[in-house]
Amino acid sequence: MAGKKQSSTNNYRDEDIQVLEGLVAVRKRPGMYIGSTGSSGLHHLIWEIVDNAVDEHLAKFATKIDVTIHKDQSITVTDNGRGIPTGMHPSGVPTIQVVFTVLHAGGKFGGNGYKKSGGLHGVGASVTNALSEWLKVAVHRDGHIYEMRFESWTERSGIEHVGEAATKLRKTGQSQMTGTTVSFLPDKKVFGQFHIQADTVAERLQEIAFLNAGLTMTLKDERTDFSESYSYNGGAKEFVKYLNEDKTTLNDIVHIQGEKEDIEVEVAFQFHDGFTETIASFVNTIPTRGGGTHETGFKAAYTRVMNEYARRNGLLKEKEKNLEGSDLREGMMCVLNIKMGEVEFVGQTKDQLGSSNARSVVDAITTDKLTVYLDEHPDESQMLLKKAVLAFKAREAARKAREDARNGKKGRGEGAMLHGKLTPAQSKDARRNELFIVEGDSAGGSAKQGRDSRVQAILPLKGKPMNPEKAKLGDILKNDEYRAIIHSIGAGIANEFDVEDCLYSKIILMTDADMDGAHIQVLLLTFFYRYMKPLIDEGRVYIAQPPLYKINFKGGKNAESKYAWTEEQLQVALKQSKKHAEVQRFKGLGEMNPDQLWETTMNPETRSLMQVIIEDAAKTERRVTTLMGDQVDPRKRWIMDHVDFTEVTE
Ligand code: 1YM
Repeated sequence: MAGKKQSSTNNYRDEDIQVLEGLVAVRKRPGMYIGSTGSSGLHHLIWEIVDNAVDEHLAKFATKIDVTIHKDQSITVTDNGRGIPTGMHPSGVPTIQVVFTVLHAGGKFGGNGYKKSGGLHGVGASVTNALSEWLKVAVHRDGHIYEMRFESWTERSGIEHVGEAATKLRKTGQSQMTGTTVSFLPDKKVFGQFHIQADTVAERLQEIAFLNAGLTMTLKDERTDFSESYSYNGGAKEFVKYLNEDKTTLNDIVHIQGEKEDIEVEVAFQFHDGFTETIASFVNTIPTRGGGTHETGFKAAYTRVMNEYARRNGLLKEKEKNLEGSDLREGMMCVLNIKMGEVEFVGQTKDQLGSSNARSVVDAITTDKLTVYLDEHPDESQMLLKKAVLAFKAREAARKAREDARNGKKGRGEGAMLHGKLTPAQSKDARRNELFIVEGDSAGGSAKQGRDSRVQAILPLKGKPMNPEKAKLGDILKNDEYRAIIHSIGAGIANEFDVEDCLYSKIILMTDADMDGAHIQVLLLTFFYRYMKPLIDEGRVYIAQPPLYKINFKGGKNAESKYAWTEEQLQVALKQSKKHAEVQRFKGLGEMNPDQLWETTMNPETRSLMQVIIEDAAKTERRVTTLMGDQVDPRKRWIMDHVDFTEVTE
C-alpha cells in the first residue's frame, strides 16, 4: 500500500505540472482559444463562464443568471444552480480547481446531469482564468459557502504564473441557498486597454433568454447604472417576433416543438415582405452560424411537406416541377433551436452542427407538426404556396431573359442596360473571374490599367450609391449605379437572384481608406445583404485592403518607396531604414499609379482581401435594420454606445 500512496503523490505532482503548462499555452497563443485578443476575444471570457451557468439551466437546475460589469471592468456571473461540486477530484486537487485550471474540463467529469451542454464547444472556464489577472469562485452548496481564488503574475526573474490557485478551497460561511458565483478581471497584459461593451453582453443575454423559456437573465453595468432583465416564456416564438418587429409580416408565427431520441427541437418562423431568408440556428443556445445537420433537416422537411401539401390540394399539377426550397423560404425569418447531448461541431471554425441524428430528428418533428399545421390553416398555407410559386416564376423568367440576352437575343429592354461602365475580363470562366467595384472614375482608370485583364473586370462607381435599406426595389432598379452592378454580376436581384448565374468567383469592393470609402462599403454591403445575400453566404464578397501609407525614402540615386497597411508596419519600416523618409498618408486609391495599385491591392499573389461573412444571422439582421434603416433612435443609441468620440480622426 505504501507504494500506492507514493505513486498517487507523484501523480498529483505530474498533474499539477501539466495543469500549469496548459494555462501557459493559453497565454502564449490566446487566439487559438478565444479567436483574438480584440473585443470579440475579450467578450469570449464572459461567454465561457455564462455558458457553464446556462448548462446548469439546461441540466434543469438553474433558473436565473445574473451578470454584473463592475466599475473596474471586472465581471461577476452568478447562477442559482447546484453549485460546482466542492469535493476532491481523483487527481488529488479540489474539483473546483480542476474546473478552472484544466483545459476543456467543463462538464467532463461531473456526472450525468450535464447531458445537454454546450461544454464541448466552449473551451471552458479555465481559459477565462488563464487570461485574467485574478478569478474567484464562490459556491453555495450543502449549507456552506466555499471560496477559492486564482491569480496570474510574473516573478521578477520573468517566470510566469498563470491562473494558479492563490488560496485553498475554504469554507467561508453558511448559506441555505445553492449556486455558483464567478468573478474575474480580464488581464490588461493580454487585452491592452479594454472596454467591455454592455450592449454586446446585453444582446447575448437576451438571445439566451429567448432560447430558454423560463430562464431569467439580468445585466447590471455599474459603470453607467444600466440594468435590464430578460425573461421570455415564448422562447423561439418571441425571438422571431422581436426580429420581425420593424417588418411587414405576412402570417402568424408558426411554432413547432417536439422531442425525440432525447433531442428537444423548437422552431419558430414567420414570413415578411422582403426577400432575405434568415435562419438563426442554435444548439444548446450556442449559435451555429455555419448551419449544419439541424438546419438541413428543417429545410428538407419544409420543402417536402410544402410540396406534398401543394400537390394534395391541387396547387401543383402532376406535370409541374416541385417548388424549390429557396423559393419556399423567400422572406422567411426563422429561429431554430435544438437541445441535445454529445454535440459534435464540424467545419473549419467549428460553427456547424455535425451530429447526424439531429438531421433525422428535426426532419421528423418538422414533418409531423408542419403537416398538421398546414391542414389546420388552409388560408395561410395557400398564401405561402402562392408566394413561393410567384418567387419561382419570377426567378425562371429572369433567368430566361438573362440567357436570351447572353445568347444575343433581345430581352425585354434588358439589353439596353449594357452600358460602357464595365470593363469586362477576357475570360468567360466564372470560376476564375473577379469583379472589382471601384470608388470613383480616377481609381477606376488606374485599376483598368493595372489589372490582370484576363480575369479581372473593373466597374467604377460615381459618388455614393443610395441607401438600399431605405429605398424600394423599384428605386434601386432605376438607380444607375445599382443597375450597373446588377447587370455586371449577371445573376438577377432579390427574389430573382440566382447565385448559379453569377459571372464572378469574387466580388471585391475597392474604396478609399477614408470615411467616404467606409460609407460606400457599408452601403454596398447592405445592398448585397438585402438583394444578393447568397453571394455573401457563399463567401464571394470581399473588401480590398489598400495600403494606408506610402514611405518615400530619399537620398542617393536610388530613391525607393514602401507601403504600410498599419501604424505598426509604418513604424517598423521607418526604423529599419537609415535614409531620410517622407511619409505620405494615402488620401485615395487615385493617388496610386496603376503599377502600385496592382502590386499592393489587386495582385492575387501579394494582396490581402477581407472576406465578408455573416457571423450571427440574427445579430446581422438586427444590426442592418438598426444602422441602415429609417428609425433614428435605435441608431443613435448604438452609436453613443460604440463610437469613441474622443478619438481624433483626420
Ligand atoms: C457562474 C458560472 O459554473 N455553474 C455550475 C457549474 C457546474 C455545476 C453547476 C455542476 C455540474 C455538475 C454537477 C455536473 C460545473 N460542474 C463542473 C464539474 N456557473 C457555473 N453549476 N454539479 C454541479 O456536471 O454533473 C464543471 S462546471 F465538472 F465540476 F462537475
